[in-house]
Amino acid sequence: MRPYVALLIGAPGGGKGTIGKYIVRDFDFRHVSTGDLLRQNIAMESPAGKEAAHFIARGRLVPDLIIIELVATELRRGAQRLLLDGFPRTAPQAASLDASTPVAAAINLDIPHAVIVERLGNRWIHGPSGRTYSYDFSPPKVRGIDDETGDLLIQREDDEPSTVEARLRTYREQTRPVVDHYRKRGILASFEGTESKVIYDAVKRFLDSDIRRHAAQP
Ligand code: G5P
Ligand code: MG
Repeated sequence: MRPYVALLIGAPGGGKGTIGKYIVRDFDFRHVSTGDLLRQNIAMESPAGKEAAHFIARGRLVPDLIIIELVATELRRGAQRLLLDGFPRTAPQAASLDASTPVAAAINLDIPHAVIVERLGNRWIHGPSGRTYSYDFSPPKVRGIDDETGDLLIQREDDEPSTVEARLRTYREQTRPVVDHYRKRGILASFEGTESKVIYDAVKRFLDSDIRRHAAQP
């Protein structure tokens, strides 16, 4: 069977990680988040991580060559169903993906920016795994502690309000054209809303039918 590759795009803090987790729970996808990959590389102090760190801290995009190489490694590992979270975010990244990998669907999460700014101030993460919590929406069992490892939770350096503003600006300038690219190709599925659980009900219905459509194609 041909692999089914889906993208999760949309503004920072729009719920890509949260909805990605629901998709993995209900469908057999491998979830690859470029943000998580970069944070792992920073923690390992790899050459890519060292180069990426200061871009991330300023709310700017990491250079295309670094990201394209990281994603190429993940694509070589293969999967029958692959979910790319946060990639592509620039026109050159989209062109490089087009050249190597047929994409079945681009799932775009369209969340009001005011909601995003509030959410990111409340986000706590487990650094090594990328597990994400927030005290109002998805609290850990014990405040400040990761459910699975017992490690202390931390806040992402780039969730500081002025950096969030920079990330939203970067999104408007560099990533919106990517959304238009997939709209023109006829594979964009956009979901508007403010609550991830409600949005996910619609995403799930979409995936149920799109995966069937894909499997039925010659
Ligand atoms: P990331 O890590 O990809 P962003 O900025 O795109 O970062 P982020 O911040 O990871 O996206 P998300 O995954 O879209 O957000 O959202 P999330 O984590 O699921 O939800 C955000 C918060 O809201 C969480 O606390 C969650 O619990 C809460 N939440 C979710 N749903 C609800 C809800 O319904 N209600 C409530 N109340 N709360 C909710 O990328 C980081 C950096 O890496 C670089 C860039 O520098 C980027 O800034 N990078 C790249 N650079 C170049 N090219 C690429 N392709 C790159 N990818 C990453
Ligand atoms: Mg994320």
